[in-house]
Amino acid sequence: MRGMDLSEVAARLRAARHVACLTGAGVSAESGIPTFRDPQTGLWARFDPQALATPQAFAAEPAWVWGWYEWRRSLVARAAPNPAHRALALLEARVPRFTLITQNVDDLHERAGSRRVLHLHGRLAESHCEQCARRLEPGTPATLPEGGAPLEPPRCPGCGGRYRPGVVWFGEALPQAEWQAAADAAGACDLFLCIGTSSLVQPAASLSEVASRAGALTVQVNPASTGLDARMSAVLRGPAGQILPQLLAAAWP
Ligand code: BJW
Ligand code: ZN
Repeated sequence: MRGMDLSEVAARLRAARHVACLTGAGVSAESGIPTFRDPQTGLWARFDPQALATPQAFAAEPAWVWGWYEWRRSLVARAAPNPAHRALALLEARVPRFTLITQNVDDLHERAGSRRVLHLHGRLAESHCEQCARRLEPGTPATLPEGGAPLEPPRCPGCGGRYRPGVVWFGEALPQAEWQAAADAAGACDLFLCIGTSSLVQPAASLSEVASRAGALTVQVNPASTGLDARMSAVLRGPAGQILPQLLAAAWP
């Protein structure tokens, strides 16, 4: 723990008028969804991001990339929200203004009851045509082995283009409206929670700094240390599924 302890953060949370929260893969870890950068279980300990999460990869190996995302879709479909997702849904109902910003492409925040979620890196469930942007109606994901297997992406009935996952790959721009709303919230909130993210991917990672410069209290929730810890007002060390329910219970006993 750094700076304030949990009960001091809870007191500030109870008094806050606008809370903004940025979540990352760590928030879904306790639901059984692998993070990206965990050295043992992270997706990128086993799969090469350059070979899967870039537009170049999709252009070169569309079936491998589509199959990998179908496997991840099926993992999410079988997973359930955990106490961290539920605590954040509860928080939305407790504070006067709440902005939930996520880097996650799963829908576990929504399934826990969060009503407004800004998805900075898109959504796994929303594939669209590479050429004309027509949406693919989400169906049941294919049953594929661990890590996926080559699977041809379906073709758009309108223009014949390939469908692609509705996620933001490296080198692609974030959805403009979501990014603008997230940056506005970070600059206007009085308390900023940064939960379960390594804060290595830009521009999402810069939101903590935006909040801090605007005078917000910044709080990190993570079982491991991150490069941003030294610049946060408080660091609450532990899994989000434990820390967040404790924080809410302390703020609203
Ligand atoms: C727990 C836990 C528990 C574990 N409880 N916690 C400036 C400087 C340098 C580079 C760049 C820059 N600006 C842009 C770049 C390039 C690039 C970038 O940032 N690269 C860096 C890696 C160096 N950024 C981009 O390309 C972005 N686009 C962009 O900037 O466009 C601008 C542009 C302008 C003009 C022309 C063109 C473009 C796009 C970034 C897209 C990121 N996409 C991915 C893949 C999405 C699709 C998919 O899912 O496959 O998004 S990458 C991947 O990382 C994914 C995640 O959302 C993202 C963040 O990961 P996250 O959530 O932090 O996960 P981990 O695994 O890293 O960390 C998990 C954490 O949880 C750890 O800390 C654990 O300890 C913790 N944890 N258990 C709480 N129980
Ligand atoms: Zn099309």
